[in-house]
Amino acid sequence: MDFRGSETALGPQSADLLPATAAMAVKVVIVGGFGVGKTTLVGSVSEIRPLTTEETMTQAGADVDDVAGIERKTSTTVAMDFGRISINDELVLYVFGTPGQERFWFLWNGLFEGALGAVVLVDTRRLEVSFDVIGRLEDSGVPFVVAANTFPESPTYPIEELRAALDLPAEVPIVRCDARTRESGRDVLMALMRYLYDLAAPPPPAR
Ligand SMILES: Nc1nc2c(ncn2[C@@H]2O[C@H](COP(=O)(O)OP(=O)(O)O)[C@@H](O)[C@H]2O)c(=O)[nH]1
Ligand SMILES: [Mg+2]
Repeated sequence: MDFRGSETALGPQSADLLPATAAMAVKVVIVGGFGVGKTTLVGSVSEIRPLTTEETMTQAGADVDDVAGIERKTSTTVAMDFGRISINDELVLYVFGTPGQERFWFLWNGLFEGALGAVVLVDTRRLEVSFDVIGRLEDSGVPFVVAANTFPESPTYPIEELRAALDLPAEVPIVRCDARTRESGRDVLMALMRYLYDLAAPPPPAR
């Protein structure tokens, strides 16, 4: 299937019902450190009301979850975010957002089963909160792209500087995004789908 350059079916008719032409459902995972925007991203791209398990941070939790530098973060995801987006008439993505804190790693069991790819969201003010997550992803073998979410005081590093800081190989796509907008979130997912497509496509004939 060639979905390159296709538009999403996000017209006024987009609703809870899948188009009858939907033929392929793909599981995609959104991971990243605490407060990088996973819940926001799933919420902004999802056509269905996203299923989110947010819990108001307790004083006890506040000690564990490092909120320094994160605006107005008063809730923390204890389980998954779940949403759905139609990439085109045939291809539907099911999006799972999962916390990156070590104490939630039990949720990673089976997370990548059947997942075609993943997005690592990073906050350029706190790149280090995503290091462990990237390591785990690399171990899992699931292909991923990295999306740098835009926060007010985020330094805008050149992409290649980000690549070096995150110690990522040259082929891993790195994009910028604003997780609050659907357009931008969709572009991240499209970048992932293009990457997966390129990985699967046979190399062009030599001439
Ligand atoms: N300025 C800005 N704030 C964002 C963006 N994405 C998320 N936020 C805010 O950052 C905080 C953490 O986001 P959240 O989605 O809960 O992070 P999660 O822990 O990765 O699920 C929330 O207060 C969001 O409103 C973004 O792209 N830009
Ligand atoms: Mg969350």
